Amino acid sequence: MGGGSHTDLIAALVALGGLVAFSGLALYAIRRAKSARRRQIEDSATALPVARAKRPALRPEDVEGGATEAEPTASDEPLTTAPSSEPLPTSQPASLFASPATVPREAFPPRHPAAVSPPLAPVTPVAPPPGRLSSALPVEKPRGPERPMPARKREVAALVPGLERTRSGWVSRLGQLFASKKELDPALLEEIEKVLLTADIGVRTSQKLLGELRESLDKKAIKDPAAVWTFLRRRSVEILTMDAPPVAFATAQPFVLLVIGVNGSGKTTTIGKLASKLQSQGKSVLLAAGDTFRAAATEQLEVWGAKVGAPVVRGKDGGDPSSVVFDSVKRARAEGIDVVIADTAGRLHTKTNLMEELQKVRRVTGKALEGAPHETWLVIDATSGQNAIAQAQVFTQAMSVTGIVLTKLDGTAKGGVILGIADQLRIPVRYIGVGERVEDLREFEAEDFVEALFGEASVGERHVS
Ligand SMILES: Nc1nc2c(ncn2[C@@H]2O[C@H](COP(=O)(O)OP(=O)(O)OP(=O)(O)O)[C@@H](O)[C@H]2O)c(=O)[nH]1
Ligand SMILES: [Mg+2]
Repeated sequence: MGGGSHTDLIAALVALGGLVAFSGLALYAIRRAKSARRRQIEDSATALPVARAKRPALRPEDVEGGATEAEPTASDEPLTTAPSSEPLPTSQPASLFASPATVPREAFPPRHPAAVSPPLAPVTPVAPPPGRLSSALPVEKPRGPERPMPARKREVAALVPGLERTRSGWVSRLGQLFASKKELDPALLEEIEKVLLTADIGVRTSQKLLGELRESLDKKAIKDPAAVWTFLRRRSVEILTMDAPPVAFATAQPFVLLVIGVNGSGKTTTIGKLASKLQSQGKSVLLAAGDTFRAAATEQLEVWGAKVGAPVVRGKDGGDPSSVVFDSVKRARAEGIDVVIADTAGRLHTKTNLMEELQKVRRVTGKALEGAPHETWLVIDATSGQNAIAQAQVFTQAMSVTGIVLTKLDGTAKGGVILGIADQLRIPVRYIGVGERVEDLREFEAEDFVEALFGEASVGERHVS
């Protein structure tokens, strides 16, 4: 038993020793682990670029053809070496930092909070491989269906509301005729004649168009109603198209524009709108208040002058309009103003003294500046329909009219008068008025006008153009 207890004692001592040794080892292991962890934490705080270098990045071998040798690596260029004036976002992968020689500074997003996590896309051109250049660089894609409406279509679309009354009047009636008839027969021709004669185009121009139509039918050049519609559209464009160069405002200093027309036709309003347009194009404008006849006419022009920032030269009420225009041209010459627009009185054209007065204005303007007025525009109110053609004839006999402005097309179904005026006077229509806003004075373009007038919407379901 004594031997057994001795053996037990030895076994207990061995076990205790083993326990102590194990505890020591365990303690040592824990300490090692702790210090390793501490070092790891310290390392991760000081050697961030190295850690970041492990993030997915463009490497030479990733890129077909390889990167340039000058391309710095992450370890070559730690975060602290990034230009201090514009630090790169901290989440930017270090390996994507390229030297200024290979990546333009603009390739990086600007400094703002959203730049904390910049998309990688801007850095893509770090080293575009020659073979993949076209796909690596931004390429202007061919424009798809989202392409903005071409300028011409926009012009036409803008005109349509202003011509709505004329469109829904005789143009629509014509359209319905063609939509309901499949065959071209004498009855259809008679119907067309009726519509044209009531369309304010004027008897002369309507008869001319019908004569041409019959001739084309006889020659079998026109075979169906759709071809008649096409014919009328084409002839309208031809009638409205004049061989006139655009108004060359820059050819004289000042360029003098005389505006004439019966009272209420829209002269003063047109002058104000035009002055606004010219000023917005960078031309300086002076307005001459040549209507000394009508009470408040000058004030009306002054309101426009103040609105668009153009000086207004005025005379005495009831005074001589030619002296106002003379003074205006002299002042514009002295002050280097680009354009003078002269308003005039609009007493009824049947009173011969108005025509004499206008002729005097023209002569005196020429004395203030040789060659002036450079243009004389007749403003015609479209709502007066065929009367407008008669008015225009009286004015053009007395004055050398170089352009027509047809106003108030938005307020009438008599827009066809434009065809009669253009056909009989052969004077270019320069502007049309389709409303009271400045932008409603629109430069006249024959094709756009006809498109807006005869567009598909007028002819119902059937596509005949
Ligand atoms: N709806 C519409 N109204 C217009 C247009 N052009 C002018 N007007 C209006 O027509 C009216 C007469 O215009 P004015 O510019 O005073 O006409 P005016 O020829 O100078 O008239 P007088 O000075 O009396 O000879 C005004 O109420 C204008 O606002 C247009 O294109 N559309
Ligand atoms: Mg006026």
